[in-house]
Amino acid sequence: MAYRDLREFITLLERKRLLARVKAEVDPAWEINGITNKLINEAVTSGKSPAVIFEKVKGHKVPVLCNLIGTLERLALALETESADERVIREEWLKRIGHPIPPKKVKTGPCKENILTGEKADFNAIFPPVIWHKGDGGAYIGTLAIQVTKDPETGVQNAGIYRMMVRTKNETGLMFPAVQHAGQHLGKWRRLFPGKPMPVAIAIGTDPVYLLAAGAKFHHPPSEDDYAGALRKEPLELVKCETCDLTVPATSEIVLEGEVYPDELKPDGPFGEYTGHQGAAQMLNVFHLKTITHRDNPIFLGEREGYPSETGLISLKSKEYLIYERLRKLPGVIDVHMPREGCAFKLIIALRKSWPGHVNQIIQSVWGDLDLGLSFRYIVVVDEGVDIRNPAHVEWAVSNYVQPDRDILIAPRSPGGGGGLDVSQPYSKRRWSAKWGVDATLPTEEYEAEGTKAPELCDDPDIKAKVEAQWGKYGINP
Ligand SMILES: Cc1cc2nc3c(=O)[nH]c(=O)nc-3n(C[C@H](O)[C@H](O)[C@H](O)COP(=O)(O)O)c2cc1C
Ligand SMILES: [Mn+2]
Repeated sequence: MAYRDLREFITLLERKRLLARVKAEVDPAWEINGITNKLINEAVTSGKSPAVIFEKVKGHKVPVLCNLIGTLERLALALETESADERVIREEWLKRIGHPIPPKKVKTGPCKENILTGEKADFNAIFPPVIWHKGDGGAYIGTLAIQVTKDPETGVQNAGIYRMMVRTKNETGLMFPAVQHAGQHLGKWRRLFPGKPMPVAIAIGTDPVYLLAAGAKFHHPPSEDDYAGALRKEPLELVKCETCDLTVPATSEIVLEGEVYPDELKPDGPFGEYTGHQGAAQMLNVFHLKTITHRDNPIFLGEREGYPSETGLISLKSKEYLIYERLRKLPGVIDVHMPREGCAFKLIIALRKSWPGHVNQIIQSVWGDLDLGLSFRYIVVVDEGVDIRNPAHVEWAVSNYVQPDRDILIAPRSPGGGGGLDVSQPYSKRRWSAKWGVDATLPTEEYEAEGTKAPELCDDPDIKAKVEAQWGKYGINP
């Protein structure tokens, strides 16, 4: 049964002892930052770390929920998969999105319990001013906020996650770059309705699967609404906004309604980015708030960005699944993995290498993928059999098999690769990034060219399996 709302998911986490309630007063200027930093680091190193609700945020009534999807275990619980094994989650995810389920329109819902308009439509009435990273330019209410827009040509709704820094009581920044669907909607809107503002609705605190769908880069049509339905195996229930015809999940904790003028830009940031560095201040679009609707006793869901962060599961995993779906159709591709420490730049591929040049062709096909290939600045290809989820094994392959002047493929002056966030370059050079692909497969073809055979591994899979099967007999660790 799909989660009806965020609260049902919280109840489950609490029952499973995967949620902590902090009753001590915390200062939104620094304490939420520090506590969530410790928790997400624990999540990355040990895989264990609870979601947390800060019940008493200094000077504010609304509680703040963080680290919601910080671990694979909670990703699996959100998706209600049978196990938290990465491959099981991936197979289930790909199977489900093959059958999109259209949303159901409902007349009203809990998100309409309170409607704040005019002077009352004020961010300060709802949101504790959390400073997620020390150098941020202000409080961000949008870190896990879901922006809903509509394609002005096709009418298909989009949902994506985009940051929002509070500028005034009813204005935030909005980062809608042209490579993202929300940015493409804004571009079309500018052309079709010059000078007019485009409506945007923002849902905060929804059922966890809608959040995961918003973090994924799907092909349209259909909408993320339909993919969320597929992933939760039940239609999403959506209600119409008060001020426009966009629709949002009826059980959202908080909904912000407003508009954005395509050509209006104001200073925004800095903001702590997923690379782990403070991003520069920049000129961004502006969200003008018209109305807030919210549930009684709303919960504010947010996350610390930076590295590590929950983004490593919320956006990165869906990208891994979608690139796997495309690459596995190519001959020889066995498996792919995006490690969290790769910050969306790194892709590891296990390949059954079948001809000279095969590895480079696979790397080039990733870079050539218009939707998913942009970010992969660093690709490592290893042989089938290397455990690509174990960084030590991947490093073993690189250390043993790579001749750098032979096995590193460099694509100069490429799009993507972090763009404005590519901290390996000074600001003036960040328009383009060079990309590198590392062939860390055993160079069998080189041995064959000199008429010899590449050395075999000294591990014997048969002996390993036999010992494993009767391990108990030896009484070593009973
Ligand atoms: C916490 C978080 C914050 C994000 N912030 C932004 C952002 O400010 N701008 C942006 O372009 N992408 C941001 N993303 C990435 C997009 O949400 C992601 O690429 C998504 O697939 C976009 O979907 P869309 O193109 O369907 O709107 C963020 C992702 C997460 C998880
Ligand atoms: Mn989209």
